[in-house]
Amino acid sequence: ESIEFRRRTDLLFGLMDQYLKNDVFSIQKSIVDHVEYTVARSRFRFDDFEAYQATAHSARDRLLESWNDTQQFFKDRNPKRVYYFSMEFLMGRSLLNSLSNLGIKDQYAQALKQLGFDLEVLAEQEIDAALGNGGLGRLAACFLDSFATLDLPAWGYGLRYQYGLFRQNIKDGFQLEQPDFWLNFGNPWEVERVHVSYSVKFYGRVDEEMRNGRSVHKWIPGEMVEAVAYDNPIPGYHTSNTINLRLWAAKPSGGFDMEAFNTGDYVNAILNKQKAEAISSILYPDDRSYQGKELRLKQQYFFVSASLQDIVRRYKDSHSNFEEFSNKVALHLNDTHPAIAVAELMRMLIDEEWLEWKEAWNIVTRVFSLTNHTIISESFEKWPVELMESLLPRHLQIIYEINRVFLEEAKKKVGSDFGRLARLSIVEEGSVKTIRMGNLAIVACHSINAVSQMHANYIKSTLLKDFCSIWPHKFQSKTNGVTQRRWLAFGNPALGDVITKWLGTEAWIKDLDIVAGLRQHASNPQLHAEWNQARYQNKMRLAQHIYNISGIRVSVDAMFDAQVKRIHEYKRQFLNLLSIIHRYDCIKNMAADERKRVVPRVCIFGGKAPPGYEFAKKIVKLVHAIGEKVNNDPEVGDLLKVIFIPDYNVSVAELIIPACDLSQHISTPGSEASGTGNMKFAMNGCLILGTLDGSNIEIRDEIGQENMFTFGVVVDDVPRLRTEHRNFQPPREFQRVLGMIRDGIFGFKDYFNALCDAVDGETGDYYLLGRDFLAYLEAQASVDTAFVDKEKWTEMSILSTAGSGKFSSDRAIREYAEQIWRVEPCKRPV
Ligand code: NBY
Repeated sequence: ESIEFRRRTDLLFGLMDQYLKNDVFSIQKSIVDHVEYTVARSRFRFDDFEAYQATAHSARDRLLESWNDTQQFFKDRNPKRVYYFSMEFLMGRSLLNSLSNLGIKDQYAQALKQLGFDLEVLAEQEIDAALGNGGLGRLAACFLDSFATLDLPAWGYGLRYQYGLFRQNIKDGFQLEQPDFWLNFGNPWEVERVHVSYSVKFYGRVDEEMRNGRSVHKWIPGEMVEAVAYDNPIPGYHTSNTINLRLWAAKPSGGFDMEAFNTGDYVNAILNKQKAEAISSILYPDDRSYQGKELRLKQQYFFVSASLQDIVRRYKDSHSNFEEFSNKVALHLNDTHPAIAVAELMRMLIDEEWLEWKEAWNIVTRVFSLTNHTIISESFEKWPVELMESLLPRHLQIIYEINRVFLEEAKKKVGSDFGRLARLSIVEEGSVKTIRMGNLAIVACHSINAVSQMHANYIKSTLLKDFCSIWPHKFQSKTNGVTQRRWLAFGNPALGDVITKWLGTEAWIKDLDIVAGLRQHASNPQLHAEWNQARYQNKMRLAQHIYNISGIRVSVDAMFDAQVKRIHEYKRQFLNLLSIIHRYDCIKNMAADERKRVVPRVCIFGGKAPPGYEFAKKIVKLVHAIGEKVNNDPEVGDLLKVIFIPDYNVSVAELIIPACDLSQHISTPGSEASGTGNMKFAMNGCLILGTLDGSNIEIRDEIGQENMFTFGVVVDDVPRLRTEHRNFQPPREFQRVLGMIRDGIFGFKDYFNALCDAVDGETGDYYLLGRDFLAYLEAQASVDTAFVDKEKWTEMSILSTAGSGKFSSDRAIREYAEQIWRVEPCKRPV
């Protein structure tokens, strides 16, 4: 070491004020400094938004300290790491979550209070990071929180979309989609890493040549785009670990096709380059049917290629060959969207690292694992061979070779059952020849997991049957979970405090199984009083929000009954609406004294319809149409209100979930892979009305049949009932409510016919609404009966929370870590 080096090091140590301090005064100073030097406002004059920005930057400083030290610690320890590849991360807001996880929320609240600001109010200034559609994206976000909290050496990799999921505006009851310009005011939670960037190639051709007696492939790209890293620190709860979510943004590449600049068309050459940014510009809205858009495949390859280059580079920092790769790296695919990673890693190992095919395949099949989130086969992506050949010519060759080797092996197992081989094949020979990304992923992954027990059983006998018969050992089940930190401890502090008080510990925030301890107090009147007091506060907050958005006053004594989730036929929002119409009809036909016995309800809907999905859009309109009629009917008054809460997102969910008495999860059995909203509601003491689908079944097993309302057909009967629909006469009550819609009782005559036709027309009620209608009404009646008995209801509510321990994402991630990835915690010492 030179003297020069030592002098500099001494200087730097002297300059380092150790770590940032977290006393109230230091926090105030850091916020005010950020007002002046980051936001560039006067410290004597700044508004709520500017105060939010300064506070966020002050929190970010603390995150970065922890992030840097954690990454350095991982580097020194060099443990096996897991990388979670996902096209979606539905993060929501960060401020309160970060401060709470870092354990400095109270200090910030106090610091701001003295400056004349309210932390909770500032937190509302933050725009949600909505880089996901729904369950799949939110699961990835919950998993990051658990990774960090469990001290796992894990990173998330994804895309930094400039436009997240569209905003839902409602005009005259119709959904209008608006772009989500979420980055317009800057994003204090990310760090742009201009030096962490990789070139990603597209198009072009593949040259083959002989080198040292071996044929080598050279991909000459036709287009090159730069991927620039944006790091998003993810702090764990009460640990000094902070992990990373690395998102890639597309930028024009500097070095490539410089000749274009000599053709004279300088301006157009620049403009063409600018188009590169389109790759990471927009999140595709999910409509569950595969669309085959070239830009989507480009997005997938772009983020996968950059991530793998990053991961291989990091590995090579401490290794000179690939022998240890599968002991140091686990790569997880969040659904098949990033499945092109299989071919990309093969290409890198063979064409760039000079490994033999066998060696490379050996590595690939040890590192990859996959989660499947669906039941419907139409949502499995398939890319036309022609498109793949043009965009990723070398990958197509590799996929063909993977398929050839695989089919040879499969033949040994299934003989010459050509039908079966054709179903197993990665290449589908049809009128359009396609590459089945699901099959590619299954062939390469050592583990494929479902997201609930029922989902696992179901896909093993349907979607994945052929694969399951040759590789039963590959298939697992990992029931989903959600983070109790965001969804209970921070999102519902009133109830959280009651739970902590009665358990005598906060430990449940890190170990949710502990909430089972509430069972022994479930009938204690003192707990009942505190429980209801907390829930009442939350209902008041939601009632205020409803008033603000709609001008409608709802009674907090009424049952708050919610169905909030993406709008889709299989989730059966229509079934809920039909029962609301039935309820309305019954109330209208009652005598005045009978009405006194009706249990008042506020029926709350929220959710986005995919922009191109007519059925779902009509559902949005129908909720509004029914609301318009019912909410203004003086005969009905407070007995029934129908509310649509627009622009459902993570933050809106945080407001609704703690405030509801009942939540509906009523998909046709065999269609919801798991569901995670059900877990969030149950954790918050909301009772579940649900079908025997997805994780509802496990929730029932945990909290007890007697504390949940279940109804309807069972999954094993569904296929038979579907074929028998012609012999089925839907009940009179069902016909009647459909008739009311068709007759235009709610206006917009004819507009809703398509909805009615889907359940009583020639198509045959695929989602079995008519079949389930009476059972559903009966279940609704028992909900009403239970709600009247306040004591009973409160006890059920407490038991719902008490039974939700299993549904923590910490449990899920521990299972993944032990049984799939084989990674261990790597905890940075304080
Ligand atoms: O994943 C959901 C399942 O429907 C739900 O049952 C499960 O609980 C959750 C987490 O495992 N799936 C889901 O949210 N899927 C998507 O959001 C999605 C997004 C994009 C596309 C397809 C599906 N896409 O093809 O673009």
